[in-house]
Amino acid sequence: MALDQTARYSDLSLDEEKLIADGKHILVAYTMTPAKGYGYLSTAAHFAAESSTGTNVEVSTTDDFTKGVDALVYEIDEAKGIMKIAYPNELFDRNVIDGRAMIVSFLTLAIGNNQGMGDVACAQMQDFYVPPRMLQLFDGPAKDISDMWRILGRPVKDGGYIAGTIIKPKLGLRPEPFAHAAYQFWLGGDFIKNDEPQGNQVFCPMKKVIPLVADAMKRAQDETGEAKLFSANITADDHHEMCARADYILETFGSDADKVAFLVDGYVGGPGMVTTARRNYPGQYLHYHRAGHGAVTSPSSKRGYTAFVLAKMSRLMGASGIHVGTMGYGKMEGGQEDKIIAYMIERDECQGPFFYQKWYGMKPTTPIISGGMNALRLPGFFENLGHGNVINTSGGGSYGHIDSPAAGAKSLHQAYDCWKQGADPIEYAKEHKEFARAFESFPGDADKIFPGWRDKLGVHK
Ligand code: CAP
Ligand code: MG
Repeated sequence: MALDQTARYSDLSLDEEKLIADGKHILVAYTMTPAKGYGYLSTAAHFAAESSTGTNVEVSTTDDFTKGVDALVYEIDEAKGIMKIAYPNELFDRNVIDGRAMIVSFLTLAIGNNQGMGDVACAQMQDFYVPPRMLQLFDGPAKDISDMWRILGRPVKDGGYIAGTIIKPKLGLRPEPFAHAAYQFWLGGDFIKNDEPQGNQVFCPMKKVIPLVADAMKRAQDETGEAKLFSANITADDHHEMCARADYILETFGSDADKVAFLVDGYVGGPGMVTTARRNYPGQYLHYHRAGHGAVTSPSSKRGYTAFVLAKMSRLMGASGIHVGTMGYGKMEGGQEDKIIAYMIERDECQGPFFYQKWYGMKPTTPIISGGMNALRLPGFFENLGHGNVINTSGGGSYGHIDSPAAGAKSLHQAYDCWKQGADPIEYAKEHKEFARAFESFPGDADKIFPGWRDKLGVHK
């Protein structure tokens, strides 16, 4: 018979409002289902024990102080399978070098060993609340979208849509064609990122391709009279390797180095990798790519944490921008209600699925919209989100445009302009060639989103 830890690790008399007012706990809401034969509260209490001070038996070394830092289950809803746990701030590991907090410690406790317990069928973190004192201990972003707008010569508030792309094909371009692909997009668009697996492959060594990309940026800027942005992947297992890449890229871009963002594969690389970029290069926009996150955040998953939780953590870590999906308008999983993810990271206060979070002036994290997007899908996307202050990267949507990558880029800008004006996309297309040609470039999407478009636009082939 398992030890019943209910008495020590749960206190259902605790009031959430008071816990928030006191500010001494990080609060976490989970969905949780006990394994067959286990009670709800006793399993929740064991979960809190394993996630803080305890184990499955009592240990003789526990003293009164220990009990003061126990995590406590303070609310359960057995019918809905929801439990909430309060984690005392003191539980969390703090840096030796500067006393700051770290996401890795939050994860190790709040979503660590509890993911593999025999009496828990499944548990998933849905939301968490960070009190003001803990919030102060996270780095938060150093740069944000206003820095990108400033470089682009736009207003630093509501500077609008940033039209971006991902160099495609994902892999397999050698240095010259890679830089040429970048140049072509920049003739119409603002922002280019490395695709997440692109780095220093032998057929496209960083020291060959980066000088060519820097040159392509200069040429595109000369040609268009506009500033251009490049998000360079510095992901690597080794901290020193990341810094070597970052230093090399900044040096090579030279006078354009302020226009460089650093892309980090933050889910597979983890918080250490994100923080390496955040702390060593606070002058650069930090682009969090979340490849692999679906392994834990997929809506089909009952474990791990949600995409909302991932995005919220990324703001604490200091991501300037993170991919948040396309809210049902692109190719990746997700739905319209995912706009809450964007709101939580871009606003100074926001209601999450369970908790109201105030950020007390922490810089925002830009929602980066990506995955199967193109000009035809964007107006609906903006309508659902309610604004266009985002970075969007459309890889296929740009390089798949039948005229050119520059036309693809222009069609993206036009899609934003169309939505902003409140224009009817078909009417707008009659006046805007690149947008109109997006219909012919992506006829499958056009048929679905704008039935009858061929007749209305007079396209019959
Ligand atoms: C998009 C993309 C991005 C995904 C990541 C890709 O390319 O470059 O990595 O958007 O997903 O490799 O699929 P396309 P998410 O524009 O050609 O689709 O943004 O959801 O994290
Ligand atoms: Mg990609």
